[in-house]
Amino acid sequence: MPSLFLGLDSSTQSLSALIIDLDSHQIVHNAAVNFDDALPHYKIQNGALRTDDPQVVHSPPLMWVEALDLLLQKMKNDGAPLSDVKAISGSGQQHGSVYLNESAPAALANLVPDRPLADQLRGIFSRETAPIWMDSSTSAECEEIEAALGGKAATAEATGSAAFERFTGPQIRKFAKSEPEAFAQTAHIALISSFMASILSGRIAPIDSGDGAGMNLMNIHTKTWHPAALDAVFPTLGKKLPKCSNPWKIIGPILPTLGKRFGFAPDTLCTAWSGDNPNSVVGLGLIEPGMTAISLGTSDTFFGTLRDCQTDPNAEGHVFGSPTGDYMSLICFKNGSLAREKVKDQYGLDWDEFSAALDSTPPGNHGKMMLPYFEPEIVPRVLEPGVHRFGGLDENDAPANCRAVVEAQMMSMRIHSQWMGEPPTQIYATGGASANSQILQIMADVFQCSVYRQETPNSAALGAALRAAHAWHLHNDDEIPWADLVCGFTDPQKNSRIDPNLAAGPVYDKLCAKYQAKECS
Ligand code: ADP
Ligand code: XUL
Repeated sequence: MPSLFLGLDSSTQSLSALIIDLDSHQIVHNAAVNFDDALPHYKIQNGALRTDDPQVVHSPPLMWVEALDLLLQKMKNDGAPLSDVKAISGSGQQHGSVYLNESAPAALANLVPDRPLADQLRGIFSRETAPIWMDSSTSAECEEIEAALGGKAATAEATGSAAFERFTGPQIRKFAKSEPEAFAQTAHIALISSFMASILSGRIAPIDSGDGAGMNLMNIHTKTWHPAALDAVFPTLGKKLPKCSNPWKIIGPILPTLGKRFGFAPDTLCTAWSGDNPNSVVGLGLIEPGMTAISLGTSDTFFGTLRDCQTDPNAEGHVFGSPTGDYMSLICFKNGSLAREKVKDQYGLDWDEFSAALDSTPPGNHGKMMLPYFEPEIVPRVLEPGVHRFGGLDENDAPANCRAVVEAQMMSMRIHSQWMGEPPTQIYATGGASANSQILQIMADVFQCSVYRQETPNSAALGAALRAAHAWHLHNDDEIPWADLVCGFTDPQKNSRIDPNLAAGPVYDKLCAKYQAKECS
């Protein structure tokens, strides 16, 4: 019998799945449901409900139930080998919260196989919508929580992050304050990840320490709920939360009803789900401390595995639990591809010409620099957008401006990741702009380490499938080292290694100091 494991990824815009075969180290099935295309009756746009207030961004949790039903049905119809799957795990967009009334446990446990899941679970919500990570409407609650916990740095030290608007604790507090009656009807609060795990297992699922760290409610050191943080949100909050678990927790066999409906074997195990970022850490193969990924997407994110639990004294970055039992860091920079595109477009270039401009200018750009805040920036916190040229950078000099924007981004990542203690030993570059070798060369030069292009599509779903395999083997007293698990699945693209130009090291040491001084001024 093949050794198959299913990973699901409930992201903002879609629910996707992949099945891995651990014997051949191959992905044997891929499937996805796009919410806007398949479920337009939820009136969502890019997976979310919009109101007149741009800061409020919610999604309907019933849509995720229907998407799960649809996706598994589709996989069954397409002949996916569901009956051979040994264990299932999953990944959820982080921070979003689902509010359930007291009927939820019985409704989850008593599903019948021959009726749509959404029809059977329609009545379990005490709030019809779930705030998601894009919601930024809780600044007041963030301030209140930080004040109760002794300030920004103290909140970060206790929970892994300062209070951020999208984090679950501030979102729960806003709900409790603004809709006290609906909050009183809430018997259980789930994360999106634990909600999806609850459906599959037919019982209220635990919240794993990876996703739990994105709530401002968990003690990041002990990976258990933090009583003062719970109190800061709502005095009896602990009663509404499930247990915190480790990421390899076996919840139990799949609900027999769902086994029948979709054709899983009765002994298929459900394991705890986690957040998309923790899942991506293993889905990209970042299993050793110091291994770092930089995703050059719409925004740029810097993340990797940490040896110890150390938090950011400047409270800009996040620390989450990693699926390996270590910790992971995550820093999000808003002016990523967006800023590179702005510069490219300003000079009427295409990407090849932008790359040629990078090639035609030297590391350090003769000291010409830019603070590239085309949009308000998350790290460092800059509320008023503005592009500042300094060190002799002339706005009319197109090549120097191209280099300046990329050098600024890489230096900013180097500066704002210093709190992690250990500089990266190797960097896996992912995301749209990782196709650009010249950008990756600047990354290698600024960080003075090798950069590899990593092209794992859907690293969150792959990470989930690998976590299912890890949990199933542990459960069967057969622990597989993470290096053996990820091998073959997460190898960087062949011949993609870019080594640093060693002579650029001292150049960037000096330039980073100047850049940092300007950032602070
Ligand atoms: P998302 O965060 O939306 O998933 P992607 O990872 O798909 O984004 O990245 C998309 C971005 O990649 C585009 O906005 C574009 O700016 C950038 N990109 C694509 N090709 C190149 C290139 N050759 N050089 C630099 N940037 C590129
Ligand atoms: C991380 C974050 C996002 C979501 C996206 O803090 O908010 O990466 O997890 O799904």
